[in-house]
Amino acid sequence: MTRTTRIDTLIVDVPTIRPHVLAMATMRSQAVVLVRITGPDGVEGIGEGTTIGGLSYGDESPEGIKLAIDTYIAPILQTCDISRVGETMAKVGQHVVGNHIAKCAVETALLDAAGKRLGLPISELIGGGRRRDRLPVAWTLASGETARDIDEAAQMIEAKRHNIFKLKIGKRSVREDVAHVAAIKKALGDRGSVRVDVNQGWDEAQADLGMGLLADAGCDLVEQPIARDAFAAMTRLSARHAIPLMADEALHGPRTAFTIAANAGARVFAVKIAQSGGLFPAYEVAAIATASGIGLYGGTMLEAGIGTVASAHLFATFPGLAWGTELFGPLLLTEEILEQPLDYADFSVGVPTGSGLGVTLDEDKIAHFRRDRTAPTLHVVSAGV
Ligand code: MUC
Ligand code: MG
Repeated sequence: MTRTTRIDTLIVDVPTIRPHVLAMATMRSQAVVLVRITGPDGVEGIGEGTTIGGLSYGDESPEGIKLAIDTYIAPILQTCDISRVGETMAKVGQHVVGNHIAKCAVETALLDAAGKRLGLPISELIGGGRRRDRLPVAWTLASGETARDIDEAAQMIEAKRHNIFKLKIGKRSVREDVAHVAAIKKALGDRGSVRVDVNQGWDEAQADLGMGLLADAGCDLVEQPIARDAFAAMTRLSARHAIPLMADEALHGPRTAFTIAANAGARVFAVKIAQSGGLFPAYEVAAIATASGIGLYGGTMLEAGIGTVASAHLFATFPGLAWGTELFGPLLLTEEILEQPLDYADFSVGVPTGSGLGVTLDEDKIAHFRRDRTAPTLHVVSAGV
């Protein structure tokens, strides 16, 4: 039986390449929570738990994620055979309610270590195993300025990095936002797919107006237009509009996935390992979607390298990935925290092939950016501005 010997957590603050403007927060840096779990056999697994905009996006903050792991999950791990990942996470689930992002970080670290022990990539340990080696990757246009967004998109297409674009809207009036989307779609034409993420910024009447106008503007998808718990309204909007509604913040693991699917509340699911509570529950979310005829999209909490690779391993196992992924988190940051940057090319990202996650941390970067060694001014989040 493998007993846990060491669990370390730390927060790393990495600046973004430009302000990233969402309906609820403007990000100027990302707070990445990393967990390292080393078993008595000396095998180390690494996990990441990352959210967006402090406490403005969801119920967990970076500091809370670290605290949940240090204070409540770490002692449970000491009582488990951590080489049995499913059994260990079930025990964590018995004693810790919610805290999905903290659980995801821990599960990722356990899967990384399990893969290293077995000599297999994580994508061969979950679901039916790996089905694809590269994943299409969208880019989010969220500078807050239409002209800058058009330039950014044109550069991405030219560089063959992205041809799927998600536009962050929901802060301005519906008509102003739609004008912004229409201008970008007109500039890109058939060279790119344009989608929007409202991040819950509308009420139902605004969503009715917006979804109608966005469909006319050539937008392909509307992500989380209204509040995350407005399930009945999501069902009504999905029934009234041909443009697909994608659930994001509404999805918190298999139970919410089932509720939304059973009530026809969305045509597409943005599957996120963090919001789901780990790769195993996220796989169940995907299975519910597939059984319900709901399309799959690989979502992100704008994780850095570790969380992005963990997500990539999961999405590589999905039976279908009709809407691609948005695994661009590391590209939004000024610094790569992995020794070997991910392979972004041909509008896609490669899924690493080594055992476990198949990547290693750049220890110099971690030492430089860890919160307990850097100036406090780095972790800037402006809620609502
Ligand atoms: C979200 O709500 O989807 C994903 C991409 C991005 O730009 O923001 C995130 C969060
Ligand atoms: Mg979203």
